[in-house]
Amino acid sequence: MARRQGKHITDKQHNKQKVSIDESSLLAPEEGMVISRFGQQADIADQDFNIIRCFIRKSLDIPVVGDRVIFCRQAKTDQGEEKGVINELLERKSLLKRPTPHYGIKPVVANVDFIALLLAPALGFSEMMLDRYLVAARASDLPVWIIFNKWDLLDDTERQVIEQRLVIYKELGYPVFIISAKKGTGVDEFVTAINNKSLLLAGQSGVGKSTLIKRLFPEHQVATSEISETSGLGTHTTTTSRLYRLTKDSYIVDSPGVREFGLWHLDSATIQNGFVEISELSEQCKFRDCKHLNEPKCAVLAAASNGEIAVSRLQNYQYLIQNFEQVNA
Ligand SMILES: Nc1nc2c(ncn2[C@@H]2O[C@H](COP(=O)(O)OP(=O)(O)OP(=O)(O)O)[C@@H](O)[C@H]2O)c(=O)[nH]1
Ligand SMILES: [Mg+2]
Ligand SMILES: [Zn+2]
Repeated sequence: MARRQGKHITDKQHNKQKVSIDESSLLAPEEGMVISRFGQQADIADQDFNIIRCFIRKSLDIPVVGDRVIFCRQAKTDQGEEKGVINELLERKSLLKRPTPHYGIKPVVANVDFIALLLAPALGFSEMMLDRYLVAARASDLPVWIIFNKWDLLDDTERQVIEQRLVIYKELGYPVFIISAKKGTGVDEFVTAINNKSLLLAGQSGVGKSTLIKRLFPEHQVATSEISETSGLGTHTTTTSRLYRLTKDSYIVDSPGVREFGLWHLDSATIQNGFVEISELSEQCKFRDCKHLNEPKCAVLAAASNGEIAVSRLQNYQYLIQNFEQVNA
């Protein structure tokens, strides 16, 4: 590889102290994977899963967790941690993006096979929240598994109610797991089902994503914290996504919780695609552009009124479509 003598890559923005790497000290390029990113630097795992803090060349698209990259490490010195530079971003097989509070959109994780969406009773299980996630995930073409955590906090009656509410989703084909990350129940079954795939743990702050990571990787220091007693919400303990290796070929990503899942950037067709049963039935509607709000000869409205599809799902779909149109008016 070409070595450019005397050039330095600096990062002043994210480190108070000036940090630089002497390009002439860089070794041959190798492949690695982004474990975590901090501004213009990222932690890269090499083929043996050793971690090297690397600068990101300015010319590159910003890599995200899960990206495969070509990087060069610096020749070993006696002092300090190993450092390197990311030279190239390799092709992604998937990219999950999420809306930011200021109507932006940012890529979050690359190359996962599916999203494990965690829900928890203390935060109030909301079908609307779940449906929004399902739409957003569908827009990324990623399958979703539904993981209901903190089962230990429910009594028998509450468990029955939740199981009943989850039936709709099982019938739609979503894998559903019931676990307690804290006690460990149901976790083995979930891990066995993962079967060498890679996944992102998603869900509101406080649902227990990092607690599940802690259970799976007791050797890692993972920060978790109590949910707020006043709001019942999480306190956004995890601030940076991080990848953990499950097997040689698969990994799991812990991510910061989202409080509100905006869908402003999705058009009505994408929202409809997120509701699989509505999407299928829409082919039988009289009007090709039927929005299933109050149009005549609408196969979706008919199916909801005769019990073929869940009215709650239709209502959530209608809410999202109407909300979307308001936002973009
Ligand atoms: N009772 C019970 N508590 C749990 C369980 N899983 C997590 N918790 C608790 O829920 C709180 C929040 O857990 P975290 O793992 O920090 O939640 P998180 O989803 O990572 O939250 P953010 O990082 O803020 O997005 C902690 O006090 C955990 O101990 C569970 O299965 N049962
Ligand atoms: Mg967390
Ligand atoms: Zn229709």
